[in-house]
Amino acid sequence: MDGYEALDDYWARTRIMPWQAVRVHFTAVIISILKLVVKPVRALRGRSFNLLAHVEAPKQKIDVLGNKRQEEHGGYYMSEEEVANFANNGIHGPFRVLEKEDAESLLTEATYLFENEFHKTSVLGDEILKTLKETGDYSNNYLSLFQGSRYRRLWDILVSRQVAHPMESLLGDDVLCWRSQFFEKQPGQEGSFWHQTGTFRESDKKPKLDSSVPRHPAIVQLNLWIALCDTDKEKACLRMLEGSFKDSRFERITLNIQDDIFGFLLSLPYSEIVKTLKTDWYTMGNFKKAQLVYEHIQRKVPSVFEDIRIRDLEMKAGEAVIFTSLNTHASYSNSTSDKVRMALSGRYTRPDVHIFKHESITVLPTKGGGMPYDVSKEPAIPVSGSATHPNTDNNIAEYPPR
Ligand SMILES: O=C(O)CCC(=O)C(=O)O
Ligand SMILES: [Fe+2]
Repeated sequence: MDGYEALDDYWARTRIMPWQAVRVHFTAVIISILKLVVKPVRALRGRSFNLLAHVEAPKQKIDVLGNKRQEEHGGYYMSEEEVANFANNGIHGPFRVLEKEDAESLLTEATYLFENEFHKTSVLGDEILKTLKETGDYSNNYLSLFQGSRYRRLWDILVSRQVAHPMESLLGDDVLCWRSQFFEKQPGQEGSFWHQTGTFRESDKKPKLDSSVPRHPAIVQLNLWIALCDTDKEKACLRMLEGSFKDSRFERITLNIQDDIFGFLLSLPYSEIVKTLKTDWYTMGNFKKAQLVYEHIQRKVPSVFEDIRIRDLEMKAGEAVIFTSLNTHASYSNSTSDKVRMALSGRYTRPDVHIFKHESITVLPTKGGGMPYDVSKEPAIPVSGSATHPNTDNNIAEYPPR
């Protein structure tokens, strides 16, 4: 799972603003002093920080929810064998969704939309866009969030039969796409760090998805990832620990740290407190935070990442995979000097899953600190069958005018 710059090296070459450094060190000093008193008191009261709290027993195969199969229904539905493989590995494909020419023209369209349209329809708001410009993070990765419900070209692909049928085979007859995004890697840009997420809490206080009925955690939602250009190890292809949904300790530990960040900080030496605060407060997105947790796990519970099987998903333009994001996944950096890597991603779920039920403010972590934005009204794209369910009250998108 190596091939990434260690976080210590990243911080050795990365400067934060002087006031940010003062805030970090001031807080780290306070925590180091409190540690002398609070840590023993918490221990006496049986409330010491526990990295492995709430760890669940390993899960078995995914309980697939759909029953339409290629053998009976034809179309693009999955075969019995493909569904059985998915239940065991948590990934389907690569399979073709777009012709090469259509994928490449979508890449051109992605650039056009980014340069001319997305800032007008972005969910992020002016303050965040301004900060992204200031910190050099103004990119399609963030501006494209949730735009699938606003542009026909994106909508049509996200609901196409090539996508909807396999989703129905896995999720059932009723399917929604609750979030969409381009994943862009500019030449020289680092890869997406390894991460595992079942219900998309990310930097929020509550998960964004909440199933109204008990469900295998690996199938509350599924990801679609379409390569819009050829991708390989040099050009930022996707990487997956197949079947790793069975062991959810990586996400569990991440949540334990988020839920008791103070307790976690109390368990660390000064230099680690500083690194944790800097990474938590002043890095863009969630990947550096995932790396912080990953490096901590490597030191404290190395068994989490033993006996793993990495699959490098080198894909041609127009090919796609469907996977559970409880499968730990990542991407290589883009080590080409002149080629952009672009992928279109959609996230799919069922109408009986509450989307943004908790309406907690979503936070976009930026180098200027966490910035709130409102997703609670973001409508889901209806993909197949019925879009609504008596248990939930999800907003459903109308076909966009353009
Ligand atoms: O494309 C990438 O680099 C990361 C994609 C990813 O993490 C996802 O689709 O959930
Ligand atoms: Fe991901």
